Amino acid sequence: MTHRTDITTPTDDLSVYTEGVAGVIDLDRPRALNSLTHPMVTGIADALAAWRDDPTVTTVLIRSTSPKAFCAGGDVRWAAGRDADDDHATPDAFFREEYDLNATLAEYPRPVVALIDGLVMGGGLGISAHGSHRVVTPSAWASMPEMAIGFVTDVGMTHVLSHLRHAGVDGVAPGPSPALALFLAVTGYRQSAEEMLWSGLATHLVPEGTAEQVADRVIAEGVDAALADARTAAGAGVGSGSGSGSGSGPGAGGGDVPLAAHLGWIGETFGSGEWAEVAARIDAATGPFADEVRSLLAPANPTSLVATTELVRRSARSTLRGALDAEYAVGCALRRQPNFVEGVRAVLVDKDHEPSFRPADVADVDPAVWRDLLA
Ligand code: QUE
Repeated sequence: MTHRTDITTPTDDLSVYTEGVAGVIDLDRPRALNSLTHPMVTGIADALAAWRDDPTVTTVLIRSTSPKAFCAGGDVRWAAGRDADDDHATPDAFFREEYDLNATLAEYPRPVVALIDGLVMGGGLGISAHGSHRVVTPSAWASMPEMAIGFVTDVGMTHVLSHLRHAGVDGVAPGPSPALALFLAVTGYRQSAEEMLWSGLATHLVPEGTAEQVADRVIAEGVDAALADARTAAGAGVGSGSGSGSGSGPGAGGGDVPLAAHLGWIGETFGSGEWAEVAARIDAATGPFADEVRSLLAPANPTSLVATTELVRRSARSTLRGALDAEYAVGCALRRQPNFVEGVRAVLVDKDHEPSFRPADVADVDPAVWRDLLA
């Protein structure tokens, strides 16, 4: 048995401790699917700062106490409440600190292991996708759902998605895809665990029901030993350092990975232009996947789609910190529009999923406004 030493945190929604060779962060706000409050963000950042100079902490492990979710996002319900009262400065400070934490995780000098067993969305990806090891079970799924609440793809995910190296498919070589980045950023498409492994969002897939055992081994033996038998993606080069995965991953050809099978269409449809051009190509497309994409986009705020397209295009040529600053600028502007409070109302408060966004039509949103904000 290893000895556990607890560290005081600003909130009961988080347990932070050192055990074995690891610094462990347990997200523990299961009633809200671990959506991140400001004290949770502060507590995680404090732990990372403390462990940076602690040579006994060789690995950071982030996991969840909820059987359903790793983390559903930031506490946007709270943020919208402040914005509705014309208090923008308080949520501004929350998002700034959250985005600084995202960058800290990306730059952390030790392995950061996120164990994702269940859903991960938005801000949950912000505290997992930047780390070195994104371990999923077959129950995991991931989505960026911000368009439906009148917000923007944030937490550095415009940058992550633009730089992900997918594993390739017949006719498309492995590597980053600007089209796939925009598709994932705006549709809220739910990637399965297999799709996450193929897209590069996940680095390792472990069998159903083994999350706790994997965590125990990370704590006792470190991350390399714990993941020696885990599946890695074939073709994408993730985890190529160990090379010891079973190798039977969703490789070139796509197999049972729908996202891979649709990569050609996604490339033709999402690969170029501002949102109005992409939307016109989607409108003109036929077939079941085009129908699925149209229904995914139906609840989206047009202004969010236009602004996010500008951010994603820009993120391919920027640093993570640059992308986070751009997302912050756009996010602050969007939270000052009634659409954000309206979107959170429709999705999370009243749950009627019938927002009335203004403008209601993409043709009435000027992309130059958002480009100029980022210039
Ligand atoms: C967009 C989002 C979030 C979302 C839904 C969206 C988000 C978030 C939650 C969420 C979900 C379940 C909960 C909760 C929050 O949903 O950020 O408290 O119980 O946290 O369409 O950005």
